[in-house]
Amino acid sequence: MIRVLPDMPRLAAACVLLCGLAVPAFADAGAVVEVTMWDKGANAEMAMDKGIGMAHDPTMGGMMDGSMGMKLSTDSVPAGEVTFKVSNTSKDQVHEMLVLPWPADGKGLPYVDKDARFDEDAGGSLGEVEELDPGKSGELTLRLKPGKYVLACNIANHYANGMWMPFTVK
Ligand SMILES: [Cu+2]
Repeated sequence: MIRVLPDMPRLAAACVLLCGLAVPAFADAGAVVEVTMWDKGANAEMAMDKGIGMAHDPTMGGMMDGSMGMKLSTDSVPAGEVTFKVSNTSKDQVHEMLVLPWPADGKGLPYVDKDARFDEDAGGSLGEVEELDPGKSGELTLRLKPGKYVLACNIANHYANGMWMPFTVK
C-alpha cells in the first residue's frame, strides 16, 4: 500500500492523458468510405474505347462496359466529416477520385470532348485524391452537407468508360 499510494497520482495523470487523447479522437471520427478503383488492364480499355457520347449521363448508369469502374464500401453516409480511402488496384493504369456535387441538370458532369475528361472547376469539384499509380492508395477527408454527390475518375476516358458512382450524404 505504501508503494502504491504515491503512484496513484501518476497513474491518474497517465489515465487522464490517454483517455483525454482517445475520447475526442473517437468523437470526431467521421464516416469512412473505402473506394476501390479497378480495371481489367490497358488492353481491355483499348478494346472498349468507343461510344463515349453515351456515357455523359449519370442517369444512364455509365457505360458499364466492364472494362473499369469503382466500388464503394458504402454509397451513403451521415453528414459531417467523411474520409475516402482510395485504393488503385490496377496493374497498369493510373486512377484518381474526385468528389463533386451531383449535376443539377441530371445530364452528367460538364464534359470536354477534346480532352475526354470532365471540367473539374465547372463541375464544382470539392476535392480529390490525385493520380494514384497502380497499387497505390490515398486519402481525402471532406466535411459534407446532406445531398447527392458523384465520385468520379478524371483520367482521360475513364469517366466516359463508367468510372463514377453516385454517393449520398444524409
Ligand atoms: Cu480511372
